[in-house]
Amino acid sequence: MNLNEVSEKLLRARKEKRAMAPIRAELKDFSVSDGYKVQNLLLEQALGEGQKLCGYKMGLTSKAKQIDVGVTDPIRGFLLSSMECEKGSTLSRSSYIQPRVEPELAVVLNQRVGGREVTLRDVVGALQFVSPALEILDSRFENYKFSTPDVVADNTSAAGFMVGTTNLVSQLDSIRLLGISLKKNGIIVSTGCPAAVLGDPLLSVVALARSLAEEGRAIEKGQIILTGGITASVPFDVGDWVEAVWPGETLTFRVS
Ligand code: OOG
Ligand code: MG
Repeated sequence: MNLNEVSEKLLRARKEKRAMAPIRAELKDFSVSDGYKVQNLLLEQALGEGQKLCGYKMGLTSKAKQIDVGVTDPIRGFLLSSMECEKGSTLSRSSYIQPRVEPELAVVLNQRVGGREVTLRDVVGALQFVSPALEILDSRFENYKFSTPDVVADNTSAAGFMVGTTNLVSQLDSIRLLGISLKKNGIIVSTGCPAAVLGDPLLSVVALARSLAEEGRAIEKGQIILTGGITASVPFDVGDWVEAVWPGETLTFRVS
């Protein structure tokens, strides 16, 4: 199985909504760098179909998330416009294989930021928008079990995202310690604060810029960046009602 075949297998799993065995089960020496090559093939395929790249996501940037999936290396994936969900919308369970949700902080920059030496100062100087968000994850791997190269190839389980409208830029000093809770069917299932993400989710943006620089790419003005799950993710199913409650804004969806 070559890398093209791996990407086709992943595309088929997503299309047929059927979980597959981890890539490493068959390709023992499949590496993280192979994972990024496959992820790029998935992006090329999506762009070829006329889809639009609208940003990036960082993953496994909090201890809670690393424990959640048993993988400890931060990873990067891409976001397509088609993945964006409206606040308060109803998601269809049948669009996913084994969906989960997690609260995150989203960031938008007002200028291009790139390079291996990007600093926190560069990111803070370019902030346009920082807001509550949530991510919908949907691993293509059986039983939601994978290694780092697998999950990178699977575009870091990215399946959807929702971004709020509250701009927290003017509260930069206090964002890290905002208390948030994730509720399912009215019951709190996890709580946390943005500091769980690398001590400061803006450091996740720095890591993203540096990681993209390895491929000669940069974060472009206006792109949406998801900085990584703050708490462990929570599975959802038909009939569920999910709320990510932030001070000042709640992001919700229902599942049909
Ligand atoms: C892997 C993706 C991790 C995050 O925010 O940590 C991620 C997964 O949990 O399926 O998106
Ligand atoms: Mg995430």
